Amino acid sequence: MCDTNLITLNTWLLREEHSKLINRVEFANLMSGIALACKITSNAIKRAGFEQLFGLAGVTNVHSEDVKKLDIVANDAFKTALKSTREVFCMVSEEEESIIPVPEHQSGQFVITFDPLDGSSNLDANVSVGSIFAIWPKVSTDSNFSDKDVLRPGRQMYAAGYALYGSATMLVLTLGNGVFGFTLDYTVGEFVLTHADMKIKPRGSIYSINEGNSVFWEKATAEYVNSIKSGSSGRAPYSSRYIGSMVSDVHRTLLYGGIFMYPGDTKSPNGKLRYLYEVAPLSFIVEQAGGKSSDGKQPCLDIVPKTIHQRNPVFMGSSHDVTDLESFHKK
Ligand code: AHM
Ligand code: MG
Repeated sequence: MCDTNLITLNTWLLREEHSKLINRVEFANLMSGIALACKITSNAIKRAGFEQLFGLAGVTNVHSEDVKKLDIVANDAFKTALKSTREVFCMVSEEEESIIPVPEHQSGQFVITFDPLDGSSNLDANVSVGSIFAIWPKVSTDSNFSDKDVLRPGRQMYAAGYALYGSATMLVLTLGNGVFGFTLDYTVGEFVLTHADMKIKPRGSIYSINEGNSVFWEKATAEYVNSIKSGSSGRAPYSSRYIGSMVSDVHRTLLYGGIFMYPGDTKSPNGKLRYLYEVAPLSFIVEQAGGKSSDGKQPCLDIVPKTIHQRNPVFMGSSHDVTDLESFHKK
């Protein structure tokens, strides 16, 4: 049977209940650019084996990481699709050193921070990767952007989301009033609402961390992980799951519960994950799903970044699990 009663991302965004956004039409237009970039990226990943798109591009980025060919494709797709909506004031991309300007004749009201292709070290092994984005109101009142448009706490976001390029392509989104998941239906070329009002369990039984770094962990992380895997917490030992692709690990945490961690350690005191386009948007989603996200001491959404590529430790997931983790940091 053919379902003709689909709720697409666009029809959902134009619903009356979203009128608290400054302008639903402008916002829906902006989101159509993001959805297009995600579809282009999804398609490029699926076609990579045929189009010689796996492997390295032969350059390094601002973080001194080897850039993959697909990192460049995704970054270009996001920048071009976002600019063409004429709704964007300026952007920050994981792949670029400085704030990305938008020509004045294309300029709009929104600031976007994004990681065009997160977890790209997994690409050549055909493991799920994702894109992450955060949408903020602009602050500058004239046509010139400045640091104050982007160096701000996550609580100031309008919206955040991610695309997961897995066995299906999904777009998960919050506008600050719950979390909604849309699955790309290739037969009609649309993101269709499939997961309404996603909620995370208050307690899970899965932990997700790169255990290969355990020799560098600080005491609180080591003691907490030991408590959940040994059963000394009074609950059955937790299972371990770690994909090494933040969108996939957080998506599983959202659906199954538990805790995802990328802590600071003696090798990398601020961890690995960047605030503006990894930690903050996924923290907003997890909080909106009823979970918690913390740097060990404070909610990640209260952090005020000092630089656009700042890294922060992060522990996110089921609220009771994150609260337990925080209690080890308070000791
Ligand atoms: P990337 O943005 O360069 O792909 O790096 C971020 C990724 C995250 O998706 C993932 O959580 C993390 O790196 C995994 O790092 P590690 O390999 O150190 O465990
Ligand atoms: Mg990333």
